Amino acid sequence: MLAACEGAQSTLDPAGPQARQVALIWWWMFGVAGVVLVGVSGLWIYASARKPRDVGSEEAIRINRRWVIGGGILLPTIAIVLLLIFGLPAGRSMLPLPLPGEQVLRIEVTGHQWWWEIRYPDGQVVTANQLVLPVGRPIDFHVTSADVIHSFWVPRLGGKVDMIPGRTNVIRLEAAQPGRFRGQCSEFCGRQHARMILPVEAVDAAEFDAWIAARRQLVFARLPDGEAGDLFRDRCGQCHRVAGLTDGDRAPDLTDLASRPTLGAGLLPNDGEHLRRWLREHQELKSGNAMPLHDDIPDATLERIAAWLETLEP
Ligand code: HEC
Ligand SMILES: [Cu+2]
Repeated sequence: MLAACEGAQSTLDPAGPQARQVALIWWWMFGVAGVVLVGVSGLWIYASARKPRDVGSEEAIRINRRWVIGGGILLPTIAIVLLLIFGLPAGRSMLPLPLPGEQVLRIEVTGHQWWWEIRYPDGQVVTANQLVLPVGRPIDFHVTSADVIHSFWVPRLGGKVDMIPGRTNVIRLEAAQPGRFRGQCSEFCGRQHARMILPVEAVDAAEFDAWIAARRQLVFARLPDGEAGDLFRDRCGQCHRVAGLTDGDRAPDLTDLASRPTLGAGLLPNDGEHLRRWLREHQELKSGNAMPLHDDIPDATLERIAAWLETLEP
């Protein structure tokens, strides 16, 4: 029952100003709802225990009316107004309003079945299935989808926003502390919706600048040796981009693959063993995903591709 209360994906462990407001509202709602529950339960026990009154009497009707007006109209009105007093500023803090003097970073996130495409337009850097952010800087996430509706949600940073094909929604979030968080698609988008995880890492500003700079310059000139190279260019490259070599745009950009934390959008840790497993068994590991089986590729060739993929990093 408490599975979502702890760890990298907890709304109750906020890591930024917007998330802190969300958590605060949650605690107030929990507290007030708890008081209401106890109060109503007390009244209910009292009402069932006491001797019935003559329901037709003038006095009984007056008391009934008082309960309906007080408990049924006044109390909910006050509760909703209070909720709005807290809720509107929290919602407003996630709107992309102009911020004088402060430099807002823009990051574009596109949802795909079932992976995340991330673009840093200022630096023309493209990556996938990892979100790296600078600490202490507001970020406008411009989100959209390439296929069905997804939803962008990093619970420790704040609210969620739908990713809708043909439309761009914007949400402003900020990380106040360095750390690793976890994002999760939160709109059912097909069979592997649960396996559409976004590893998030907040780093200090200098580290972030270095991270971007390293990727901005990243270009490769050498494909895998022999026929593995042709095969990667002709087949894999139709979907996957590797800066300088292929420019597919239907699948995760592989340019900085070796430096990413996971494979298959949070499915497997990214290391040599799991990379080889993914290349062979991706349809068993994440069935229905858009990468076709390639059983016809000999083991030695796939091994050469895997060894080369491990070199793709800044
Ligand atoms: C028809 C398009 C297509 C082709 C061809 C294709 N892939 Fe993929 N590949 C994908 C998609 C889509 C994903 C993401 C799957 C998911 O996580 O849902 C993917 C994921 C991957 C990943 C994991 C990336 C990550 O960030 O998690 C690797 C590595 C990879 N492919 C390598 C290859 C190699 C090597 C080839 C050629 C032998 C290849 N792919 C051919 C579509 C393709
Ligand atoms: Cu989804």
